[in-house]
Amino acid sequence: MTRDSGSLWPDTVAPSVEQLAEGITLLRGFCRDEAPALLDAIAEVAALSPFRRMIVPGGHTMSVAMTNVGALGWTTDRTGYRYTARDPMTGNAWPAMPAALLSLAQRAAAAGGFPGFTTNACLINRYAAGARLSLHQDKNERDYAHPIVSVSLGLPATFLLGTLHRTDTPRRIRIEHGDVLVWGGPARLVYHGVAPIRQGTHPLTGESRFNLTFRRAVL
Ligand code: MD3
Ligand code: FE
Repeated sequence: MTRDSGSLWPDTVAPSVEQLAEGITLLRGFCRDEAPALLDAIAEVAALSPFRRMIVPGGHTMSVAMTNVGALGWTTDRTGYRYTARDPMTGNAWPAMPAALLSLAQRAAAAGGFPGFTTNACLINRYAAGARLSLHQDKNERDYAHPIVSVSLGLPATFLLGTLHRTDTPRRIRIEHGDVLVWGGPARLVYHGVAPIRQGTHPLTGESRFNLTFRRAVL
């Protein structure tokens, strides 16, 4: 028998756990089975707080479209990056964290060595072909004792995994639908990014990639 689509095989390999560095664990396939429920939850969030391309302080518009779920949400505009309790676009509180998302974040953090993770903020990124995230640190949370859990759905991506020094050349890590990355402790402030997404079609997300990053933030 032949495969009719070579692009489907990475979604079907067995789950595995891979330690990428101290404090960084890649849980391949960890949320593959629950992915349809996660995508339903994302659609419900986006109906209340739509995806939007935000403006960074330099004046450029991000290629990634974003929204948030949970008590706090990350935003940027011309004046800077921050967490807020309200969606600046609607004036309403960010949508409440659905149980399916909270459960996944806690199970993944525990599997990555951080039991008892109490996330209160989840940034949801949506990538179309060509969208990218340049090398950065996640430091607006102001409390680095907690890990970050990253969930990837849909089209594959290449993560750029740097170090604590911005100018070090990052490693390139291929990430597939259903993969979950947990990073914390000594790795909490490493530089990272996402290479431009290659065009393609995924059976569950079409021409998009979604990434959820669960965080613990303080205003
Ligand atoms: C951190 N989003 O929203 S984490 C972000 O795919 C963000 O949309 C990524 O970075 C995305 O702030 C998901 C990417 C990532 C990859 C490797 C890392 C973060 C990392 C390695 C160490 C630490
Ligand atoms: Fe980040």
